[in-house]
Amino acid sequence: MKNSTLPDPFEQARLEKGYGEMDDQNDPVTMVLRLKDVRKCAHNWKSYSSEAVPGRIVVPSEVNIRDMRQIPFEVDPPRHGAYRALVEAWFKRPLQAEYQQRLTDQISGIVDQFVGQERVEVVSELALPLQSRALTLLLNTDYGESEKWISWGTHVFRSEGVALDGDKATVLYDYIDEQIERAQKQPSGDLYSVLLDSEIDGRKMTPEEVKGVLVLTFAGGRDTVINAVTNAIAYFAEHPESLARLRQEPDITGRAVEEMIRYFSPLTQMGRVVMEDSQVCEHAVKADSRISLCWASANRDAAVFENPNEIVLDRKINPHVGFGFSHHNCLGATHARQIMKILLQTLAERVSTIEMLDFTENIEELDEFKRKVGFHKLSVKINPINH
Ligand code: HEM
Ligand code: EMZ
Repeated sequence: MKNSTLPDPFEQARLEKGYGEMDDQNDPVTMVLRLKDVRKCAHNWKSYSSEAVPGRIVVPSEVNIRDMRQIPFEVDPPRHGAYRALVEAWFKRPLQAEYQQRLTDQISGIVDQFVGQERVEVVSELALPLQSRALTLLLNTDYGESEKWISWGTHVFRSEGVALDGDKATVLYDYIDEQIERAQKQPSGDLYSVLLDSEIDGRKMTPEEVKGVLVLTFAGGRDTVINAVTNAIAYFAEHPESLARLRQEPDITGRAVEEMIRYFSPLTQMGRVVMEDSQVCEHAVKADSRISLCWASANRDAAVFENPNEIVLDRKINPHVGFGFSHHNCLGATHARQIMKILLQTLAERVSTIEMLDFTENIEELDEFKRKVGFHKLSVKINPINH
């Protein structure tokens, strides 16, 4: 097996039963594993709600480290739609040419910094700075702020060996409170100011609601992007022919990005709280228990994807759920897709081969399921193209 491979730990359970079970801090989860069922449950917010006690739909549950509701993530329709309508246009800004140019400048700057170096540790030196700097574009805030975010590491709620780090979460909450106060005193064109000025149900959004959107933007788009970037580099290290192909056929880059999101599935699963006794995959689930929509499993469902365990760079039919499905589908997907597209283009243009030096894997322990989601560390040598 190659070092860049992400095995599918759910295959047997998906084929045999369609669901899996895991305990999470004594609050068990029934994991929905087939693509068809994941879509059905994602759509059915009346039975499977996102609007539980804040933090409970996340696996591992975050109820012990936050009581603040993330918006629009932890709100059900129809209210969800009102919040979503407020932020949708803002999160589509990555489609603008100027945004893409600035992102291209950032990413090529980072890649150029490391091409030809003896060694780069991809997670902390490349992917984390790339993610944080790109976020300054999404928030339309000062570039200098990214230095602070980089110092927080790859996850705002987790630290080495600690799945839920309350102290770390407090750093983020305090930071966002400060930024909201700043924007109240001195409004600018950043996301804080725009939200503080926007209206929902005929009244201004409250600072607490604005905080709910910002915490989600900082937390949701962080380790997911870092894992996607790192896994892409590991993949190219072991598949130089794919990098060469992207160079020859740049038109397939968009498909390659979708395929990587399917295969990497940087967000393994997301929970819902069961509102009424019901059945998933002919398995009874009780009201007030949790299910999870296991995107990572659904994306390897052989009933839908031919050769599901291979990266087929130009896969043509690719109805993956890596960015979720239905009303909660990923708001940051436009930004994440642009990051990946520009990264792939930049690597294809400037890099000949990548040598993998050493690594430590990032494995999620989901009871009987152990899922590799990427790397904690990955050192490589990136070799330039000699024109
Ligand atoms: C929702 C994955 C990047 C912000 C989601 C969902 C998934 C997902 C699967 C659905 C959750 C659910 O149904 O409960 C990913 C992946 C990413 C990524 C794989 C990177 C490759 C980002 C970024 C941001 C972001 C960069 C913003 C900075 C959000 C938000 C939601 C969301 C706000 C909630 C949308 C709603 O509730 O309406 N993401 N995400 N994500 N994501 Fe992402
Ligand atoms: C939550 C989640 C959002 C959660 C769409 O996913 O991402 C997780 O990484 C965070 O821990 O709080 O924001």
